[in-house]
Amino acid sequence: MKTRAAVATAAGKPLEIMEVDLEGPREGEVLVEVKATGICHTDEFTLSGADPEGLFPAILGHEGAGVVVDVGPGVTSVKKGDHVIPLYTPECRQCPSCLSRKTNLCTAIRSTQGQGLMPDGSSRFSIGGEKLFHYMGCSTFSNFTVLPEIAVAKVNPDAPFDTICYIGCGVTTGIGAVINTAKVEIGSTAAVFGLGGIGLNVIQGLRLAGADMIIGVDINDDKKEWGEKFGMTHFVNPKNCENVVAEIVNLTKRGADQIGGADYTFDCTGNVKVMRQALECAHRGWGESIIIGVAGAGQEIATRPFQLVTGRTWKGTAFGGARGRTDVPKIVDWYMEGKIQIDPMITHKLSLDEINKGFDLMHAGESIRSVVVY
Ligand code: NAD
Ligand code: AHE
Ligand code: ZN
Repeated sequence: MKTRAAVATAAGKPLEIMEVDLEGPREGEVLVEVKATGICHTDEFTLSGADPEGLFPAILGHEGAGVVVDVGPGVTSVKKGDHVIPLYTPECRQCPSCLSRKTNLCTAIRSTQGQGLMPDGSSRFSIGGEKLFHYMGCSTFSNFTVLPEIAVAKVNPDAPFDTICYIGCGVTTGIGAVINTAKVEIGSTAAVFGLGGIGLNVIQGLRLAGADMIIGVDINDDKKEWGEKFGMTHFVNPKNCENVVAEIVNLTKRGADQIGGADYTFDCTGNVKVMRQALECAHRGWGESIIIGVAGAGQEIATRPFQLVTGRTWKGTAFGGARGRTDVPKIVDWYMEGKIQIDPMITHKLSLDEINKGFDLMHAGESIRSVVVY
C-alpha cells in the first residue's frame, strides 16, 4: 500500500513529506493506522545526527496512537479495530529480561530494532524500490506503520488519540521514572533538571507519589510557571545562581546535622554536565540520581568516585521502567479517570505537512509537546 510519511533523508535536514510504499504485516505483525504522534526530543536527537544508532533514510517518530487495521498470521493478542499505542520498548513476556522481573528492557527484538529493521531483518518501508529504515520499532511519522504484535499496547477505545499518543513516550517515561525506577516515597525531596516534555511528567509523578519538596531546574525562566502547574514547589535557574548544586543543597538542608541534598534527582536534559550536577546534589548517604536524558555519541559522564563512596546512587531509566503491554493501558486509564494530566502539556497540534514546525518550536523552547494529528 501507499502511505504518507515524513521521511528523514539525512542527518540535520528537515523531514520531507512523501508518499512511500508500505508492505503489509507478516507473521506476528500488525498494520496500524497512526492517528496522532508526539514529537519527542529523542526524534530531534536522532535527526540531528548525534544518535550512534541513527540511520538514514528513515521514518522517525515513536510516540503514537492509532488503530489496528490488519494483522499478520499468528497474531492473537490484538485484532482489527483495536486501539493501540506502539511500544519502542516491547514486552514479549518470554525473553530472559522479561522473565527476570528486574527490568523492562525486553530483548526479543532489540538487535533488529537498533538496525532499523523488523524482527525478520527486512524493512516494510520503501520508496521507488529503495529501502527506508524503521525507527525505534515504531516509525509513527507515517500515517500507517507495521509493528510486531509484542510492540503494541491495547488501550481503552474511548481515549482520544491526540492526547494519549504522549503516553507512548513522555508521560510514561516521566511518571515511570518516579514510580518504577526511583520508587519515590511520600514526604521525599526531589530535584528535576530540565522542565520539558519529560521533566514536567517527572514533576507530576512526584506529586502523585507524595513528594514534599519538588525543585525544578531549567535555564528557561518560562518553565517556572509550567513546573508550578504540575506540582513544582521551588524553581532554580542555573543562569541566575553561582552554583546550582550548592543552591539545591542549601534549599534541602534539614535535620539536626543540617546536611542538604535531595532524596531523588532526575536529569531530563541529556546534558552530561547536568547529569553530574544532578548526582552531586543528591543527599549524602542515600540520594539517588536517575538519568533520563539521552546524550550524544562519544559523550561520557564523570564525577569523583567519592560521590558514590559516600552513598549516592547513579541510575538510568528507559521508558520509565514501564512494561509496555501491561503498564501503558493502566496509564491511559489514569488519564481517563483524571488522575494524571496530559492536555495542558500538548501546546501545539500540527498537520503532517507542518511537522518541521514542531522541531522549530522545540528548538525555540516554545512548546512542551507538539502533536501531529493525521
Ligand atoms: P525538551 O526539549 O522538551 O526539554 C528539555 C528541557 O531541558 C528544556 O526545558 C530546556 O530548557 C532544559 N535544559 C536544557 N539545558 C539545560 C541545562 N543546562 N540545565 C537545566 N535545564 C536545561 O526535551 P524532552 O522531550 O523533555 O526530553 C528530555 C530528554 O529526555 C532528552 O534527552 C530526550 O532524548 C530524553 N528522553 C529519554 C527517554 C528515556 O526513556 N530515557 C524518553 C524520552 C526522552
Ligand atoms: N540510540 C541511542 C540510545 C537512545 C536511548 O537511550 N533511547 C531510550 C529511549 S529515548 C525515548 O525518547 C531507550 O529506550 N533506550 C534503551 C534502548 O534499548 O535503546 C544510543 O545511544 O545508541
Ligand atoms: Zn521519546
